[in-house]
Amino acid sequence: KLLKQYGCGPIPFMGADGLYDRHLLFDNIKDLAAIPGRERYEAFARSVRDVLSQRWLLTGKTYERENPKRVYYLSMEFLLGRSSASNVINLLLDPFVAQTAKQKDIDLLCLLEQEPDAGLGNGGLGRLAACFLDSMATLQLPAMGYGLRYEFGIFKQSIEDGWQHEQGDNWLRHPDPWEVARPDEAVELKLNCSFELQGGSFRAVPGRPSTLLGIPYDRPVVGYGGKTINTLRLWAATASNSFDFQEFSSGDFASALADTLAAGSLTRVLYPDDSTSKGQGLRFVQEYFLVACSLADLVRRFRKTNADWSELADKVAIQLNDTHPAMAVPELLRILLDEAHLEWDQAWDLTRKALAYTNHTLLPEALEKWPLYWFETMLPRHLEIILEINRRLLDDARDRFPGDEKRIERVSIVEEGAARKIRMANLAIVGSHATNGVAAIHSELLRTTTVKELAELFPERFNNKTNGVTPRRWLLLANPALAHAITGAIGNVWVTDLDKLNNLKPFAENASFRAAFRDAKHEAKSQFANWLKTTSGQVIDPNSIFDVHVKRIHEYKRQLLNALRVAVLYNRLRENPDLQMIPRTFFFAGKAAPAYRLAKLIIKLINNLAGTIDGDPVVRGRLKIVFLPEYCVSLAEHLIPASDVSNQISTAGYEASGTSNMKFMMNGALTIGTRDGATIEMAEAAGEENFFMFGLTADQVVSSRGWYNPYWHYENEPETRAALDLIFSDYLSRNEPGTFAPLRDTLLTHGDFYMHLADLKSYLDADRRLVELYAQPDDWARKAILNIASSGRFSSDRTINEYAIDIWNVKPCPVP
Ligand code: DL6
Repeated sequence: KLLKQYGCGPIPFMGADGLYDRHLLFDNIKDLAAIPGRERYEAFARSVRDVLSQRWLLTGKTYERENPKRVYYLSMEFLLGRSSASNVINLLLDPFVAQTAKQKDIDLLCLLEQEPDAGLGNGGLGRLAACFLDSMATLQLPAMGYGLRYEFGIFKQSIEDGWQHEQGDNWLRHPDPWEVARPDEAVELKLNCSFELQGGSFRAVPGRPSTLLGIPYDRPVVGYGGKTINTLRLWAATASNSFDFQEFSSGDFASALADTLAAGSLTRVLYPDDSTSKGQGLRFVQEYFLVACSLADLVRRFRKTNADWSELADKVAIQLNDTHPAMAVPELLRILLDEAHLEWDQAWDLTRKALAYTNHTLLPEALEKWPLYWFETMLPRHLEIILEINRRLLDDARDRFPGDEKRIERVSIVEEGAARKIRMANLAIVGSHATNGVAAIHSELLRTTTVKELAELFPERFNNKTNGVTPRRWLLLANPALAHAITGAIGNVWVTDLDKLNNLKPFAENASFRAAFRDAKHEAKSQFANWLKTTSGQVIDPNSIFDVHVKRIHEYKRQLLNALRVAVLYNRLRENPDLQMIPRTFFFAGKAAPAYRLAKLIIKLINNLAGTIDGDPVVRGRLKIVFLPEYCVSLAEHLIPASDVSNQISTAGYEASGTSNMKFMMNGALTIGTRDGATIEMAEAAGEENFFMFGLTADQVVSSRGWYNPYWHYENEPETRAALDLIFSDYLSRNEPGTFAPLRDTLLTHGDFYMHLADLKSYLDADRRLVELYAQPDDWARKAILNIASSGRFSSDRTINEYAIDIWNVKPCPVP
């Protein structure tokens, strides 16, 4: 019935001559018995793709026919992870696939592990974009994602001698069964400069116009139930004339290929998230490339079904995921002025109405500012347009706040100084109709501090959209045992209406449901322990408390604070070897930006602490640290369901939202955390009594800046001092003395900007309460169930619904 619904008629999926077998044979032309695992995975994925392909086509045709207002999500990052299992689940094919795999004696888990993660993102921002795609398709919204097809995603991390090492992530080494190249829909970009590779770096050559080609690669985005199949379109760059025959004929083989190589390197690699490294010029061009290809494509689609430009903003909503695609402001204006020949006022009105901007960080170093000079050399027309927007903006601001030149300076899109810069956040706010933050506290701080003067000019544009995550991937797929228990108790409506988890609340008082929760958690923990043993040889105790801290390594996320907590616990055991303690395993995982030295040193510290604890017979069996290398979506899918404790311990006011916090909550982990980002709203939803909150609030962080003195804590708190001395005394780095000296500098000498020491004592207090509760399994299960039951608000379906209603004015367009 299902296959029929997908238009596959009676073709068997995995039967003797079914789709899978056909792909296996005809795509490989090899003896069936000799086909390796990777090719088997490809045949499997292609069979699933066959099943959805007619529905995918029909989705596009329906949108063409109905001509609804569409939403375009522009993002430099989509951290997709693996596609196959998620597509199978969303197509509701999982029972069918499981049954056929069993019949054919295929090890499905092994097959699925063959798929590499599509790591086209650095962290939360990219993963959010992936969750949003899932929700837009599930809500049947006529939506499309636009991004770049990086040949190398986020670097692979290995740990050697405690240090992070980076390797390229060549994830497209094998053909990707989930992508469809569409060279016939390529976009041509005319540029005022050309590019060359010089000494390994990418350089713009001004005054030598060139043409770049953007080739689209489409990936299906399957909504739950398989009703809607949207598209994620990723652009790959190439030169328009891929081979200079003149140069080739004259024997200059290298030059004949030079343009192609330079153009191709534009989308070769995802730019790692670090503001300090060189080569940001490449990033600038990447951003322009994404914007120019995507706008050309969506305008072409708009023109196909709409004769009148004045309808643009009624048919098109474009969401800018952070400032990275903010060049959409001058690019859309340019199209409307130079290609559609509209007057400025109309072009400006349409641009602002079509665009909306999401801010994801308040960290000044992450708010993009591009040298004005780059615009001058590469995009002079865009600069002209930006300067005109700014002239009008400043005229307006001066009218409204006469004589307030300080304010005018802050509002301006151009930052004056020796090297003038374009403030991309100001450009995005001024050139769009809506600006949102990603959690209540973040949106409030954005409005009242970071861009205060702009918010005072345009108060109606500012709003909040608290993030969410897709329950399909993060609960249904990742945690089948818990999902089964939940469905057993309240039915399966929660899969598409997560608020229904609320119905679980009474089950917190139901002993057999508590037992079911505990069984599910134990199963996930055992499975994780087995997986870890098979993949890395490491042995962990599934009966210990799994205490987890996973995210990018950054000072504000305070992995260092967590390491200090473990150091205190370790010292307690060393001092009192007979101390009774429930065994604990502390998991850390996350990547440090390659140029972020202190973050890399924090990884080294965690690994050295792990090694010291492992080598100490006094604590063995009671305390263990595991640093899991190569944190990625797939690892998160294994680990989060198995977690008991979620650490969300950023310095208050610095984590915009967080999204792993929500995944842990949905999976029944209890949170130990600070009042930051969306964790505040999560604690409100579940009741603070079901959370372990600690530490300074964002207001207190600000107000204590003037007088905060980390030395005070060092001198007056014996446990703090002992933990720090453990690190500073080289106890953890005997063979590498002085390794951790920079940590002394940051925590003491330079004033401990992220206030680790201010929060350590209250962290330890919360930790004590948490362990006391864990000793009461029934009470623990009760709170965990209440957490799950209160996590409904943190579905990305809710978030997307809010975007659709408040910002995009886009409605579902069901596919018949
Ligand atoms: O909104 C998604 C995610 C938030 O959950 C994190 O709190 C926030 O740190 C992250 N922001 C970025 C910004 N990077 N830049 N630029 O990744 O966004």
